[in-house]
Amino acid sequence: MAAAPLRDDQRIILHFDYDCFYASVFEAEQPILKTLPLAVQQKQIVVTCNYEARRRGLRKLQLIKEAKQVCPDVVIVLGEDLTKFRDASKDLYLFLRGFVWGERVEKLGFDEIFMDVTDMITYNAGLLNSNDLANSFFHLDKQDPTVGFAFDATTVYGPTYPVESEATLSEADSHLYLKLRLASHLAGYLRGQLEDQKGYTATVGISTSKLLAKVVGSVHKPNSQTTLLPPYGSAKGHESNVLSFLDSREIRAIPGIGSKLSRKLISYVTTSNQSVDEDKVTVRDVRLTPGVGPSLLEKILGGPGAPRDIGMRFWRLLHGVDNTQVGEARDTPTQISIENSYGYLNDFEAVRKEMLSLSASLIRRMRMDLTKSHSDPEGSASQGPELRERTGVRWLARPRTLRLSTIPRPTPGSDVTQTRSYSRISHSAPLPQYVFNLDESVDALAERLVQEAAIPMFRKLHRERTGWNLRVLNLAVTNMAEAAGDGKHNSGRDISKMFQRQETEHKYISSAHISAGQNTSVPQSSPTVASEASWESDGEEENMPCVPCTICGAMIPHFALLAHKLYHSSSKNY
Ligand code: TTP
Ligand code: MG
Repeated sequence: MAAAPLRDDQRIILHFDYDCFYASVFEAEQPILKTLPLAVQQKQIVVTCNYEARRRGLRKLQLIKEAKQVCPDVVIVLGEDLTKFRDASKDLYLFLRGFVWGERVEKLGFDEIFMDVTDMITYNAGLLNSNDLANSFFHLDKQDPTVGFAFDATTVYGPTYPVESEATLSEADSHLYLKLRLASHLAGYLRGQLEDQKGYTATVGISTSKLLAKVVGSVHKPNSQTTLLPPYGSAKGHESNVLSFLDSREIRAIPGIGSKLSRKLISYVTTSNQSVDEDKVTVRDVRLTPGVGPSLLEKILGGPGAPRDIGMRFWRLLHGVDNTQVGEARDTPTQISIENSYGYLNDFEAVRKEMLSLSASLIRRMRMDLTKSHSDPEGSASQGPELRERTGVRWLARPRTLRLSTIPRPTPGSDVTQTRSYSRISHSAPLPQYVFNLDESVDALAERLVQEAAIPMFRKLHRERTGWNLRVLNLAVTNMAEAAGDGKHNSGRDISKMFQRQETEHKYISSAHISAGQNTSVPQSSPTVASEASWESDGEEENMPCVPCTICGAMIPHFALLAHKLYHSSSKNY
């Protein structure tokens, strides 16, 4: 007998977060590293480390010097060239996307993926034999009924929140429970495939929205998953698990509540109720503060630059209401940007050289990510440029705009120095068409781009002949025009994008420099591409003096703040 019909307005969403992502990329290349404590270094910082290293006391965003003291046999690998992370991220995205029906698979930064699996779940729920749920088969292919896996539909796969649900469920919640059980098995299967076929582990959250899937996913880390169990609605005799779950989270763990806004909320809540610990303000503390509702939130959070209806949007987030769709899968990034940071960059010839190196990386990246060879339906990333040119390559998307951004250090004595603020400034211009010429060498194109476009842009940004003392140079192509016939759009406006607007405002407030020994005149690293990602603190940095990141709200050790912001500072989304 077929199961009862399901409500079709409720989505089922999975959120994937790869475990210790950068470290895993090295481990996938050299599996022996899995057994050793491994740390990935950028500048003087451990940007991430594997779980063997974490077991031995290492933490993300720790100074290399400290990491070596804590664990003298730590293996340190350099992670400043982001090429391999970006390529692994794209490969894993395409791999996971291959299992999902429909186009709603969205990549966030390098190491997170949202997928809307509603269609697969509804289809499979409809085929269940309710007399023998324990011996069910999950179909991964509508055309071929042999493709899929066996599972027990009477139980949830993996951990749940809450651990056990005692509530008697309404009919709607029973249907939801069935869908979530199926989704938990799908998540378990996908995690298994990811590990067996690609060598990566991930942590997954399973619920009905991007917000809930992401937040519940962080409950059991690493290499695990968490399903948020029903009841989702409040009714007589039971409390909504959505509310009780969110209520127990710290306010800054909610995606989209960046540090600036959460500070405003925390200050309001702790002023109204002095018994609340300002380091642990929860969603419940905010929700139950007398008078808090959409209009008071609008008063607290609104103001110049704040998104429209911010009070109502927050009110909804605090109650777990998030109707944003998972964005449609796309084959090309929305922008590509290459950037590097410097201890001291003040001389025109050095700037020109740096722009040359950034331009060459940018053009190489455009060729990798924005072209497709006629014989290669997945794009041409796996081929060398020479081979691509021979086999016939076409552009999938052509960026229309070139943007140059810099972060100058403030001049001594200016007000800005006192507050240690650094602002990103940028200038955009149409991208010259010659960069799309695949017959020309990358170096020749880079030379021309710098001479004819980047230098004039730099002169517009910095009218003085010298004395800019640049901290960062960034070159990006944006404003993509997709070639006809390849129209897949990343249309989902999500909660985090709403707040990632802070990034485009290009206001970077740094409360400290990264590390000592920066007053050199040479670049401190090879060009890096930062990704637009939104991630939260995992609370591991408890004993370090931390400052909140103004972009994502994560608490970052002061010395790592600039590196962390560079990570956010430019974006490349699929
Ligand atoms: P995270 O998901 O925060 O970290 P992670 O995947 O390494 O570890 P976890 O198991 O806790 O999820 O970030 C993803 C990658 O982003 C991380 O591997 C390294 C990089 N990163 C930076 O480059 N700079 C930073 O400040 C942080 C926090 C991460
Ligand atoms: Mg991760």
